[in-house]
Amino acid sequence: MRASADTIAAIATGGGRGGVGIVRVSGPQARTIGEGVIGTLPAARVAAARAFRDHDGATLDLGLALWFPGPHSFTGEDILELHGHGGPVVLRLLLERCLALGARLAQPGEFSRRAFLNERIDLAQAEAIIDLIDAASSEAARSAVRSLRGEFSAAIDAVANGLLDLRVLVEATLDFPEEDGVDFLAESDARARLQRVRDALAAVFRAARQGSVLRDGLTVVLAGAPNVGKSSLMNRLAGEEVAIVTEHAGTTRDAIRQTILVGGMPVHLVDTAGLRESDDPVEKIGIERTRAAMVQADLVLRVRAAPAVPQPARLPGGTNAQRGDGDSAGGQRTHGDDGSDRAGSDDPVEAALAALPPAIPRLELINKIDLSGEAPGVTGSERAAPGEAPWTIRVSARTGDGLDLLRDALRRVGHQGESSEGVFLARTRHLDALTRAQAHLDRAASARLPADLLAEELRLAHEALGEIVGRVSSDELLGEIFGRFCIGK
Ligand SMILES: Nc1nc2c(ncn2[C@@H]2O[C@H](COP(=O)(O)OP(=O)(O)O)[C@@H](O)[C@H]2O)c(=O)[nH]1
Ligand SMILES: [Mg+2]
Repeated sequence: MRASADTIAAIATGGGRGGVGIVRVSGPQARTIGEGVIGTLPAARVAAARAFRDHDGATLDLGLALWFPGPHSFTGEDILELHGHGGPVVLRLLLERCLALGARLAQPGEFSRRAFLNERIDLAQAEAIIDLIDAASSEAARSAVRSLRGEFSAAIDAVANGLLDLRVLVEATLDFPEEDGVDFLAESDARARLQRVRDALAAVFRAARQGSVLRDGLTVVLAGAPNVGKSSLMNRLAGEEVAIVTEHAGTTRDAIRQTILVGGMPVHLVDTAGLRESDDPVEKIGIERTRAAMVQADLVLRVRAAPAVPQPARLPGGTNAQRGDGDSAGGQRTHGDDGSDRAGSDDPVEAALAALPPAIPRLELINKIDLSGEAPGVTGSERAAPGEAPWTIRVSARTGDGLDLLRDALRRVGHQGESSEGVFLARTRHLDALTRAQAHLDRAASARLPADLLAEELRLAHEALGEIVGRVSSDELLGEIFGRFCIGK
Protein backbone atom coordinates (compact mmCIF):
# COMPACT_ATOMS: atom_id res chain seq x y z
CA MET A 1 0.00 0.00 0.00
CA ARG A 2 1.24 3.46 -0.94
CA ALA A 3 0.51 5.67 2.08
CA SER A 4 -0.29 9.23 1.08
CA ALA A 5 1.52 11.90 3.03
CA ASP A 6 -1.39 14.29 3.02
CA THR A 7 -5.03 14.13 3.96
CA ILE A 8 -7.74 15.18 1.53
CA ALA A 9 -11.25 16.46 2.20
CA ALA A 10 -14.22 17.39 0.04
CA ILE A 11 -17.98 17.76 0.02
CA ALA A 12 -18.96 14.40 -1.46
CA THR A 13 -22.59 15.16 -2.19
CA GLY A 14 -23.85 17.23 -5.15
CA GLY A 15 -24.03 21.01 -5.02
CA GLY A 16 -27.28 22.71 -4.05
CA ARG A 17 -29.71 21.93 -1.27
CA GLY A 18 -30.56 18.45 -0.04
CA GLY A 19 -31.69 16.57 3.03
CA VAL A 20 -28.24 15.25 3.76
CA GLY A 21 -24.80 16.45 2.74
CA ILE A 22 -21.53 14.59 3.30
CA VAL A 23 -18.01 15.79 3.96
CA ARG A 24 -15.45 13.08 3.37
CA VAL A 25 -11.90 13.04 4.69
CA SER A 26 -9.22 10.50 3.74
CA GLY A 27 -5.59 10.14 4.83
CA PRO A 28 -3.32 9.87 7.85
CA GLN A 29 -4.79 12.89 9.64
CA ALA A 30 -8.41 11.74 9.33
CA ARG A 31 -8.32 10.55 12.95
CA THR A 32 -7.10 13.84 14.48
CA ILE A 33 -9.42 15.84 12.24
CA GLY A 34 -12.33 13.66 13.38
CA GLU A 35 -11.41 14.10 17.00
CA GLY A 36 -11.19 17.85 16.47
CA VAL A 37 -14.68 18.05 14.97
CA ILE A 38 -16.64 15.47 16.99
CA GLY A 39 -14.49 14.56 20.03
CA THR A 40 -14.19 10.78 20.32
CA LEU A 41 -14.54 8.77 17.11
CA PRO A 42 -17.35 6.20 16.84
CA ALA A 43 -16.52 2.48 16.57
CA ALA A 44 -15.32 1.38 13.15
CA ARG A 45 -18.08 1.31 10.51
CA VAL A 46 -20.85 2.17 12.98
CA ALA A 47 -22.85 5.37 12.55
CA ALA A 48 -23.04 7.62 15.63
CA ALA A 49 -24.97 10.85 16.19
CA ARG A 50 -22.61 13.73 17.01
CA ALA A 51 -22.39 17.48 17.19
CA PHE A 52 -19.93 18.88 14.61
CA ARG A 53 -17.99 21.62 16.38
CA ASP A 54 -16.01 24.65 15.25
CA HIS A 55 -12.61 25.63 16.73
CA ASP A 56 -14.31 27.60 19.53
CA GLY A 57 -16.63 24.74 20.42
CA ALA A 58 -19.65 26.29 18.70
CA THR A 59 -21.90 23.71 17.06
CA LEU A 60 -21.79 23.92 13.25
CA ASP A 61 -24.29 21.13 12.65
CA LEU A 62 -25.73 17.95 14.17
CA GLY A 63 -25.36 14.77 12.19
CA LEU A 64 -23.93 11.28 11.84
CA ALA A 65 -20.25 10.43 11.90
CA LEU A 66 -18.74 7.31 10.34
CA TRP A 67 -15.20 6.08 10.85
CA PHE A 68 -13.58 3.65 8.40
CA PRO A 69 -10.05 2.77 9.52
CA GLY A 70 -7.70 1.74 6.67
CA PRO A 71 -6.99 -0.51 4.95
CA HIS A 72 -10.63 -1.67 4.89
CA SER A 73 -12.01 1.53 3.44
CA PHE A 74 -12.82 2.82 -0.03
CA THR A 75 -9.41 4.48 -0.46
CA GLY A 76 -7.53 1.97 1.68
CA GLU A 77 -6.68 4.88 4.03
CA ASP A 78 -8.41 6.08 7.20
CA ILE A 79 -11.68 7.73 6.15
CA LEU A 80 -13.97 9.97 8.15
CA GLU A 81 -17.46 10.76 6.87
CA LEU A 82 -19.54 13.52 8.38
CA HIS A 83 -23.19 13.37 7.33
CA GLY A 84 -24.75 16.72 8.05
CA HIS A 85 -27.59 18.75 6.60
CA GLY A 86 -27.39 19.33 2.87
CA GLY A 87 -27.15 23.11 2.68
CA PRO A 88 -24.30 24.73 0.74
CA VAL A 89 -23.31 27.10 3.56
CA VAL A 90 -23.37 24.61 6.42
CA LEU A 91 -21.37 22.10 4.36
CA ARG A 92 -18.82 24.74 3.43
CA LEU A 93 -18.36 25.64 7.10
CA LEU A 94 -17.84 21.98 7.96
CA LEU A 95 -15.36 21.52 5.12
CA GLU A 96 -13.46 24.66 6.14
CA ARG A 97 -13.20 23.27 9.67
CA CYS A 98 -11.63 20.06 8.30
CA LEU A 99 -9.21 22.08 6.17
CA ALA A 100 -8.26 24.20 9.20
CA LEU A 101 -7.46 20.98 11.05
CA GLY A 102 -4.90 19.98 8.41
CA ALA A 103 -6.68 18.49 5.39
CA ARG A 104 -6.32 19.94 1.93
CA LEU A 105 -9.09 20.20 -0.64
CA ALA A 106 -9.27 17.05 -2.79
CA GLN A 107 -8.82 17.23 -6.55
CA PRO A 108 -11.55 15.79 -8.79
CA GLY A 109 -11.42 12.00 -8.62
CA GLU A 110 -8.69 11.96 -5.99
CA PHE A 111 -10.51 9.58 -3.61
CA SER A 112 -10.95 7.08 -6.45
CA ARG A 113 -7.38 7.62 -7.58
CA ARG A 114 -6.16 6.70 -4.09
CA ALA A 115 -8.45 3.66 -4.13
CA PHE A 116 -6.78 2.60 -7.38
CA LEU A 117 -3.23 3.34 -6.19
CA ASN A 118 -3.90 1.34 -3.03
CA GLU A 119 -5.27 -1.51 -5.15
CA ARG A 120 -8.74 -1.36 -3.67
CA ILE A 121 -10.13 -1.18 -7.23
CA ASP A 122 -8.58 -1.59 -10.66
CA LEU A 123 -8.64 0.98 -13.39
CA ALA A 124 -11.68 -0.43 -15.19
CA GLN A 125 -13.59 -0.33 -11.90
CA ALA A 126 -12.51 3.25 -11.26
CA GLU A 127 -13.81 4.20 -14.69
CA ALA A 128 -17.06 2.38 -13.92
CA ILE A 129 -17.63 4.72 -10.95
CA ILE A 130 -17.71 7.78 -13.16
CA ASP A 131 -19.71 5.90 -15.81
CA LEU A 132 -22.29 5.02 -13.18
CA ILE A 133 -22.52 8.63 -12.02
CA ASP A 134 -22.80 9.81 -15.63
CA ALA A 135 -25.13 7.03 -16.82
CA ALA A 136 -27.84 8.46 -19.06
CA SER A 137 -30.08 5.37 -19.19
CA SER A 138 -31.01 2.52 -16.89
CA GLU A 139 -29.19 0.05 -19.17
CA ALA A 140 -26.03 2.14 -18.97
CA ALA A 141 -26.32 2.30 -15.17
CA ARG A 142 -26.81 -1.46 -14.84
CA SER A 143 -23.90 -2.09 -17.12
CA ALA A 144 -21.66 0.32 -15.17
CA VAL A 145 -22.52 -1.46 -11.92
CA ARG A 146 -21.45 -4.76 -13.44
CA SER A 147 -18.07 -3.26 -14.33
CA LEU A 148 -17.83 -1.70 -10.86
CA ARG A 149 -18.42 -5.12 -9.28
CA GLY A 150 -15.46 -6.30 -11.32
CA GLU A 151 -17.22 -8.40 -13.97
CA PHE A 152 -15.48 -6.64 -16.84
CA SER A 153 -12.12 -6.93 -15.08
CA ALA A 154 -12.77 -10.61 -14.35
CA ALA A 155 -13.55 -11.27 -18.03
CA ILE A 156 -10.34 -9.51 -19.04
CA ASP A 157 -8.39 -11.39 -16.36
CA ALA A 158 -9.74 -14.73 -17.58
CA VAL A 159 -8.41 -14.02 -21.08
CA ALA A 160 -5.14 -12.71 -19.64
CA ASN A 161 -4.67 -15.84 -17.53
CA GLY A 162 -5.21 -18.14 -20.52
CA LEU A 163 -2.65 -16.04 -22.34
CA LEU A 164 -0.22 -16.26 -19.44
CA ASP A 165 -0.38 -20.07 -19.45
CA LEU A 166 0.30 -20.06 -23.15
CA ARG A 167 3.22 -17.68 -22.73
CA VAL A 168 4.75 -19.94 -20.11
CA LEU A 169 4.52 -22.84 -22.55
CA VAL A 170 6.02 -20.87 -25.42
CA GLU A 171 8.76 -19.23 -23.35
CA ALA A 172 9.75 -22.68 -22.09
CA THR A 173 10.48 -23.88 -25.63
CA LEU A 174 12.73 -20.86 -26.14
CA ASP A 175 14.98 -22.33 -23.49
CA PHE A 176 15.33 -25.56 -25.48
CA PRO A 177 16.96 -24.57 -28.77
CA GLU A 178 17.04 -28.21 -29.97
CA GLU A 179 13.32 -27.85 -30.52
CA ASP A 180 14.06 -25.32 -33.29
CA GLY A 181 12.65 -26.15 -36.66
CA VAL A 182 9.61 -28.06 -35.47
CA ASP A 183 6.29 -26.34 -35.83
CA PHE A 184 5.92 -25.73 -32.17
CA LEU A 185 2.24 -24.80 -32.34
CA ALA A 186 1.40 -27.96 -34.23
CA GLU A 187 3.44 -30.20 -31.91
CA SER A 188 1.89 -29.15 -28.63
CA ASP A 189 -1.71 -28.29 -27.93
CA ALA A 190 -0.63 -24.65 -28.00
CA ARG A 191 -2.55 -23.99 -31.18
CA ALA A 192 -5.80 -25.18 -29.61
CA ARG A 193 -5.06 -23.11 -26.52
CA LEU A 194 -4.31 -20.04 -28.60
CA GLN A 195 -7.62 -20.53 -30.38
CA ARG A 196 -9.45 -20.72 -27.05
CA VAL A 197 -7.82 -17.47 -25.93
CA ARG A 198 -8.78 -15.83 -29.22
CA ASP A 199 -12.39 -17.00 -28.88
CA ALA A 200 -12.59 -15.71 -25.32
CA LEU A 201 -11.15 -12.37 -26.37
CA ALA A 202 -13.62 -12.14 -29.26
CA ALA A 203 -16.52 -12.69 -26.82
CA VAL A 204 -15.27 -9.94 -24.47
CA PHE A 205 -14.78 -7.68 -27.47
CA ARG A 206 -18.37 -8.19 -28.63
CA ALA A 207 -19.74 -7.39 -25.18
CA ALA A 208 -17.49 -4.35 -24.90
CA ARG A 209 -18.38 -3.06 -28.33
CA GLN A 210 -22.05 -3.40 -27.52
CA GLY A 211 -21.46 -1.52 -24.28
CA SER A 212 -19.70 1.30 -26.05
CA VAL A 213 -22.89 1.80 -28.05
CA LEU A 214 -24.86 2.19 -24.80
CA ARG A 215 -22.40 4.86 -23.75
CA ASP A 216 -21.74 6.75 -26.91
CA GLY A 217 -24.49 5.80 -29.36
CA LEU A 218 -24.32 4.06 -32.72
CA THR A 219 -22.51 5.65 -35.64
CA VAL A 220 -24.32 4.76 -38.85
CA VAL A 221 -22.84 5.72 -42.20
CA LEU A 222 -24.94 5.95 -45.37
CA ALA A 223 -22.77 4.95 -48.29
CA GLY A 224 -23.36 4.14 -51.91
CA ALA A 225 -23.21 5.50 -55.43
CA PRO A 226 -24.37 9.05 -56.17
CA ASN A 227 -28.11 9.67 -56.56
CA VAL A 228 -29.37 6.49 -54.91
CA GLY A 229 -31.12 8.59 -52.23
CA LYS A 230 -28.67 8.66 -49.30
CA SER A 231 -29.34 12.31 -48.47
CA SER A 232 -33.09 11.79 -48.85
CA LEU A 233 -32.94 8.90 -46.37
CA MET A 234 -30.93 10.97 -43.92
CA ASN A 235 -33.50 13.77 -44.13
CA ARG A 236 -36.39 11.34 -43.73
CA LEU A 237 -34.86 9.71 -40.67
CA ALA A 238 -33.89 13.03 -39.12
CA GLY A 239 -37.31 14.49 -39.89
CA GLU A 240 -35.74 17.64 -41.28
CA GLU A 241 -33.81 18.84 -44.27
CA VAL A 242 -30.25 18.48 -43.06
CA ALA A 243 -28.73 17.43 -46.37
CA ILE A 244 -29.29 18.96 -49.78
CA VAL A 245 -31.14 16.68 -52.17
CA THR A 246 -31.11 17.22 -55.93
CA GLU A 247 -31.41 15.01 -58.94
CA HIS A 248 -27.78 15.81 -59.80
CA ALA A 249 -25.25 13.10 -58.99
CA GLY A 250 -22.46 14.46 -56.82
CA THR A 251 -24.58 16.94 -54.82
CA THR A 252 -23.31 15.85 -51.43
CA ARG A 253 -19.67 16.86 -51.16
CA ASP A 254 -18.95 16.53 -47.47
CA ALA A 255 -19.94 14.11 -44.73
CA ILE A 256 -22.98 15.53 -42.91
CA ARG A 257 -23.74 14.38 -39.38
CA GLN A 258 -27.02 14.38 -37.53
CA THR A 259 -27.94 12.60 -34.31
CA ILE A 260 -31.38 11.04 -33.97
CA LEU A 261 -32.85 8.94 -31.18
CA VAL A 262 -34.01 5.42 -32.01
CA GLY A 263 -35.75 3.80 -29.06
CA GLY A 264 -33.80 6.04 -26.67
CA MET A 265 -30.47 5.14 -28.24
CA PRO A 266 -28.48 7.96 -29.85
CA VAL A 267 -27.82 7.18 -33.51
CA HIS A 268 -25.27 9.37 -35.25
CA LEU A 269 -26.21 9.34 -38.92
CA VAL A 270 -23.51 10.27 -41.38
CA ASP A 271 -24.55 11.16 -44.92
CA THR A 272 -21.65 10.96 -47.34
CA ALA A 273 -20.57 11.92 -50.82
CA GLY A 274 -21.53 9.19 -53.29
CA LEU A 275 -18.69 6.86 -54.21
CA ARG A 276 -17.68 7.06 -57.86
CA GLU A 277 -14.69 7.86 -60.01
CA SER A 278 -14.45 11.61 -60.18
CA ASP A 279 -12.07 14.25 -61.53
CA ASP A 280 -13.66 17.03 -59.51
CA PRO A 281 -11.14 17.92 -56.79
CA VAL A 282 -13.83 18.83 -54.21
CA GLU A 283 -15.80 15.67 -54.87
CA LYS A 284 -12.59 13.63 -54.62
CA ILE A 285 -11.95 15.00 -51.12
CA GLY A 286 -15.57 14.24 -50.21
CA ILE A 287 -15.17 10.67 -51.42
CA GLU A 288 -12.03 10.28 -49.30
CA ARG A 289 -14.05 11.50 -46.31
CA THR A 290 -16.72 8.92 -47.12
CA ARG A 291 -14.11 6.17 -46.92
CA ALA A 292 -12.77 7.57 -43.64
CA ALA A 293 -16.29 7.75 -42.17
CA MET A 294 -17.01 4.15 -43.17
CA VAL A 295 -14.01 2.87 -41.25
CA GLN A 296 -15.28 4.63 -38.10
CA ALA A 297 -18.81 3.26 -38.44
CA ASP A 298 -20.63 0.87 -36.10
CA LEU A 299 -22.88 0.05 -39.04
CA VAL A 300 -22.64 0.84 -42.74
CA LEU A 301 -25.89 1.27 -44.65
CA ARG A 302 -25.05 0.45 -48.21
CA VAL A 303 -27.74 2.21 -50.25
CA ARG A 304 -28.80 1.14 -53.73
CA ALA A 305 -31.67 2.27 -55.90
CA ALA A 306 -34.30 -0.34 -56.71
CA PRO A 307 -34.35 -1.22 -60.39
CA ALA A 308 -37.22 0.86 -61.70
CA VAL A 309 -39.87 -0.74 -63.85
CA PRO A 310 -39.98 1.27 -67.05
CA GLN A 311 -43.50 2.67 -67.07
CA PRO A 312 -43.65 5.65 -69.36
CA ALA A 313 -47.25 6.46 -68.42
CA ARG A 314 -46.64 6.59 -64.69
CA LEU A 315 -45.80 10.00 -63.23
CA PRO A 316 -46.40 9.70 -59.50
CA GLY A 317 -44.10 12.41 -58.23
CA GLY A 318 -43.91 14.79 -61.15
CA THR A 319 -40.74 15.44 -63.08
CA ASN A 320 -38.47 14.85 -60.16
CA ALA A 321 -39.71 11.32 -59.64
CA GLN A 322 -39.33 10.59 -63.29
CA ARG A 323 -35.77 11.79 -63.22
CA GLY A 324 -35.40 9.60 -60.19
CA ASP A 325 -35.95 6.68 -62.55
CA GLY A 326 -32.86 7.70 -64.36
CA ASP A 327 -30.60 7.08 -61.42
CA SER A 328 -31.96 3.66 -60.62
CA ALA A 329 -31.01 0.54 -62.45
CA GLY A 330 -33.97 0.43 -64.77
CA GLY A 331 -34.04 1.28 -68.42
CA GLN A 332 -31.37 3.96 -68.28
CA ARG A 333 -28.30 2.07 -67.29
CA THR A 334 -26.13 4.37 -69.29
CA HIS A 335 -26.17 6.61 -66.24
CA GLY A 336 -24.12 3.97 -64.52
CA ASP A 337 -23.80 6.00 -61.33
CA ASP A 338 -26.36 4.30 -59.13
CA GLY A 339 -24.46 1.22 -58.00
CA SER A 340 -27.56 -0.95 -58.22
CA ASP A 341 -26.40 -3.20 -61.00
CA ARG A 342 -22.65 -2.96 -60.88
CA ALA A 343 -21.13 -5.43 -58.55
CA GLY A 344 -17.81 -5.87 -60.29
CA SER A 345 -14.54 -5.35 -58.45
CA ASP A 346 -14.10 -2.08 -60.33
CA ASP A 347 -17.19 -0.73 -58.56
CA PRO A 348 -15.91 1.92 -56.15
CA VAL A 349 -18.70 1.12 -53.65
CA GLU A 350 -17.78 -2.58 -53.59
CA ALA A 351 -14.11 -1.70 -53.32
CA ALA A 352 -14.73 0.60 -50.34
CA LEU A 353 -16.85 -2.04 -48.61
CA ALA A 354 -14.26 -4.73 -49.23
CA ALA A 355 -11.62 -2.54 -47.60
CA LEU A 356 -13.58 -2.29 -44.33
CA PRO A 357 -12.66 -4.39 -41.30
CA PRO A 358 -14.95 -7.46 -41.40
CA ALA A 359 -16.19 -6.74 -37.86
CA ILE A 360 -18.18 -3.70 -39.05
CA PRO A 361 -21.72 -4.90 -39.77
CA ARG A 362 -23.43 -3.80 -42.97
CA LEU A 363 -26.96 -3.56 -44.14
CA GLU A 364 -28.16 -3.16 -47.71
CA LEU A 365 -30.90 -0.64 -48.26
CA ILE A 366 -32.83 -0.89 -51.49
CA ASN A 367 -34.30 2.60 -51.84
CA LYS A 368 -36.91 4.02 -54.23
CA ILE A 369 -39.23 1.02 -54.07
CA ASP A 370 -42.02 3.47 -54.93
CA LEU A 371 -40.54 3.39 -58.44
CA SER A 372 -40.03 -0.37 -58.66
CA GLY A 373 -43.37 -1.27 -57.12
CA GLU A 374 -41.73 -3.65 -54.60
CA ALA A 375 -43.19 -3.99 -51.12
CA PRO A 376 -41.18 -2.80 -48.11
CA GLY A 377 -39.53 -5.72 -46.29
CA VAL A 378 -36.50 -7.28 -44.70
CA THR A 379 -34.50 -10.29 -45.85
CA GLY A 380 -31.61 -11.92 -44.04
CA SER A 381 -30.26 -10.74 -40.72
CA GLU A 382 -27.31 -9.00 -39.16
CA ARG A 383 -25.77 -12.42 -38.68
CA ALA A 384 -25.37 -13.07 -42.42
CA ALA A 385 -21.92 -14.59 -42.94
CA PRO A 386 -19.69 -13.31 -45.74
CA GLY A 387 -20.80 -14.99 -48.95
CA GLU A 388 -24.38 -15.35 -47.76
CA ALA A 389 -27.08 -13.04 -49.07
CA PRO A 390 -26.63 -9.72 -47.26
CA TRP A 391 -29.07 -8.34 -44.72
CA THR A 392 -31.38 -6.25 -46.88
CA ILE A 393 -34.24 -3.82 -46.28
CA ARG A 394 -36.43 -2.36 -49.02
CA VAL A 395 -37.51 1.22 -48.37
CA SER A 396 -38.63 4.42 -50.01
CA ALA A 397 -37.21 7.70 -48.76
CA ARG A 398 -39.93 9.43 -50.74
CA THR A 399 -42.95 7.73 -49.14
CA GLY A 400 -41.31 6.64 -45.88
CA ASP A 401 -42.28 3.00 -46.51
CA GLY A 402 -40.00 0.51 -44.77
CA LEU A 403 -38.29 3.08 -42.53
CA ASP A 404 -39.84 1.46 -39.43
CA LEU A 405 -38.09 -1.75 -40.45
CA LEU A 406 -34.88 0.21 -40.72
CA ARG A 407 -35.34 1.72 -37.24
CA ASP A 408 -35.95 -1.79 -35.85
CA ALA A 409 -32.76 -2.94 -37.51
CA LEU A 410 -30.82 -0.06 -35.94
CA ARG A 411 -32.21 -1.01 -32.55
CA ARG A 412 -31.13 -4.59 -33.14
CA VAL A 413 -27.60 -3.57 -34.01
CA GLY A 414 -27.49 -1.44 -30.87
CA HIS A 415 -29.15 -4.29 -28.94
CA GLN A 416 -31.64 -1.91 -27.42
CA GLY A 417 -34.80 -3.39 -26.02
CA GLU A 418 -33.00 -6.67 -25.50
CA SER A 419 -31.46 -7.30 -22.13
CA SER A 420 -28.17 -5.55 -21.61
CA GLU A 421 -27.09 -8.53 -19.52
CA GLY A 422 -23.45 -9.34 -20.08
CA VAL A 423 -22.74 -6.01 -21.77
CA PHE A 424 -19.75 -4.04 -20.55
CA LEU A 425 -19.88 -0.26 -20.64
CA ALA A 426 -16.58 -0.10 -22.45
CA ARG A 427 -14.69 3.05 -23.29
CA THR A 428 -12.74 3.84 -26.43
CA ARG A 429 -9.59 3.20 -24.37
CA HIS A 430 -10.78 -0.35 -23.68
CA LEU A 431 -11.83 -1.05 -27.27
CA ASP A 432 -8.50 0.24 -28.46
CA ALA A 433 -6.58 -2.06 -26.12
CA LEU A 434 -8.80 -5.02 -27.05
CA THR A 435 -8.25 -4.31 -30.75
CA ARG A 436 -4.49 -4.29 -30.27
CA ALA A 437 -4.59 -7.49 -28.24
CA GLN A 438 -6.66 -9.10 -30.99
CA ALA A 439 -4.23 -7.99 -33.71
CA HIS A 440 -1.27 -9.50 -31.83
CA LEU A 441 -3.12 -12.78 -31.32
CA ASP A 442 -4.06 -12.84 -35.02
CA ARG A 443 -0.39 -12.52 -35.89
CA ALA A 444 0.51 -15.13 -33.29
CA ALA A 445 -1.90 -17.52 -34.95
CA SER A 446 -0.38 -17.14 -38.39
CA ALA A 447 1.24 -20.36 -39.56
CA ARG A 448 4.78 -21.35 -38.61
CA LEU A 449 5.76 -18.22 -36.78
CA PRO A 450 9.17 -18.88 -35.16
CA ALA A 451 8.80 -19.46 -31.43
CA ASP A 452 10.59 -16.24 -30.43
CA LEU A 453 8.33 -14.06 -32.58
CA LEU A 454 5.32 -15.96 -31.33
CA ALA A 455 6.40 -15.31 -27.75
CA GLU A 456 6.76 -11.61 -28.53
CA GLU A 457 3.26 -11.35 -30.05
CA LEU A 458 1.79 -13.09 -27.02
CA ARG A 459 3.64 -10.75 -24.69
CA LEU A 460 2.32 -7.68 -26.54
CA ALA A 461 -1.24 -9.04 -26.46
CA HIS A 462 -0.89 -9.67 -22.73
CA GLU A 463 0.39 -6.14 -22.17
CA ALA A 464 -2.51 -4.62 -24.09
CA LEU A 465 -4.99 -6.49 -21.86
CA GLY A 466 -3.08 -5.35 -18.78
CA GLU A 467 -3.64 -1.72 -19.76
CA ILE A 468 -7.39 -2.12 -19.35
CA VAL A 469 -7.30 -3.01 -15.68
CA GLY A 470 -4.32 -0.74 -15.07
CA ARG A 471 -1.44 -3.12 -14.57
CA VAL A 472 0.40 -1.02 -17.09
CA SER A 473 -0.45 2.62 -16.65
CA SER A 474 1.21 5.98 -16.99
CA ASP A 475 0.67 9.06 -14.81
CA GLU A 476 -0.63 10.80 -17.90
CA LEU A 477 -3.32 8.17 -18.39
CA LEU A 478 -4.32 8.31 -14.72
CA GLY A 479 -4.58 12.11 -14.91
CA GLU A 480 -6.77 11.76 -17.97
CA ILE A 481 -9.09 9.24 -16.30
CA PHE A 482 -9.43 10.68 -12.80
CA GLY A 483 -9.44 14.31 -13.94
CA ARG A 484 -12.92 13.75 -15.32
CA PHE A 485 -14.38 12.79 -11.96
CA CYS A 486 -16.29 15.18 -9.78
CA ILE A 487 -14.72 16.48 -6.59
CA GLY A 488 -15.40 14.27 -3.60
CA LYS A 489 -15.41 11.03 -5.61
N1 LIG B 1 -38.90 8.16 -56.41
C1 LIG B 1 -37.99 8.29 -55.47
N2 LIG B 1 -37.01 9.19 -55.62
C2 LIG B 1 -36.09 9.31 -54.66
C3 LIG B 1 -36.15 8.51 -53.48
N3 LIG B 1 -35.08 8.84 -52.70
C4 LIG B 1 -34.42 9.82 -53.37
N4 LIG B 1 -35.02 10.10 -54.55
C5 LIG B 1 -34.59 11.08 -55.54
O1 LIG B 1 -33.32 10.70 -56.03
C6 LIG B 1 -32.52 11.84 -56.31
C7 LIG B 1 -31.21 11.75 -55.56
O2 LIG B 1 -31.47 11.81 -54.16
P1 LIG B 1 -30.36 12.16 -53.12
O3 LIG B 1 -30.96 11.94 -51.78
O4 LIG B 1 -29.73 13.47 -53.40
O5 LIG B 1 -29.30 11.00 -53.43
P2 LIG B 1 -27.79 10.85 -52.93
O6 LIG B 1 -26.92 11.36 -54.01
O7 LIG B 1 -27.59 9.37 -52.75
O8 LIG B 1 -27.64 11.59 -51.66
C8 LIG B 1 -33.36 13.05 -55.91
O9 LIG B 1 -33.96 13.55 -57.06
C9 LIG B 1 -34.39 12.46 -54.97
O10 LIG B 1 -35.59 13.19 -54.95
C10 LIG B 1 -37.21 7.56 -53.35
O11 LIG B 1 -37.33 6.81 -52.36
N5 LIG B 1 -38.09 7.50 -54.37
MG1 LIG C 1 -26.41 13.11 -51.23
